[in-house]
Amino acid sequence: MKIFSLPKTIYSVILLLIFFGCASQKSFIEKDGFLKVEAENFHHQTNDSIRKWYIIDKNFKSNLKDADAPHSKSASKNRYIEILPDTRQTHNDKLIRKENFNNNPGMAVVHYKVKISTPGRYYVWAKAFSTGPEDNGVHVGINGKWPDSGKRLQWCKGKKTWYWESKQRTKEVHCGIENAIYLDIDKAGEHTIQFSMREDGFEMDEWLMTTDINFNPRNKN
Ligand SMILES: [Ca+2]
Ligand SMILES: [Ca+2]
Repeated sequence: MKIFSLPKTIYSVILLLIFFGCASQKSFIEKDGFLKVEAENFHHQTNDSIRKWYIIDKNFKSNLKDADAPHSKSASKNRYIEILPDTRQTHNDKLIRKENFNNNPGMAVVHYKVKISTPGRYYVWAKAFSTGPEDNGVHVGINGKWPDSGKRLQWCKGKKTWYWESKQRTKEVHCGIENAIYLDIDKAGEHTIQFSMREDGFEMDEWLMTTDINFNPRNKN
């Protein structure tokens, strides 16, 4: 084949491109009922015309409105994603539904491909950095659907630091209830997990899903 007559360096570059091309398309693989993903490694993004998830690293520069300085230094792999612009930063800023707040999922959606071999109920946790009262909510869904058990993940504790949480905000309990955020997966195979904006300015470093109701990532490290 002609390709083998190319200089070695060019051949290596081609192989690297193929490797990274495949890597960016890969599915995250569940093992023993557990799967953890760097949030910035999403597959693609949709419905992002009004608000959009940006990958933040040390080189990120933008004029978009944001309440706080970047937190990439303390993030896993030094990268995370944030929904910008953040126009509702405090309770006094005007709440504009479907713009800076959306109680319903479907707006600014990042998609992740996962490969599941153990069907079952998966509890979803995410690691977020919240600095205010209006940047601490998100939704999670599966295969283009948004079950009630994936709506309104809420962070009250762990302000101004990366903090793992898995609580669902309800009318009665604003800070959220435990063990209420989960996705039911009936069949093994490839599935898509999505996260969608609830509040702009939301920052996510990693997320995980586990079949173990007692698992708590804050007990690790
Ligand atoms: Ca906000
Ligand atoms: Ca990260």
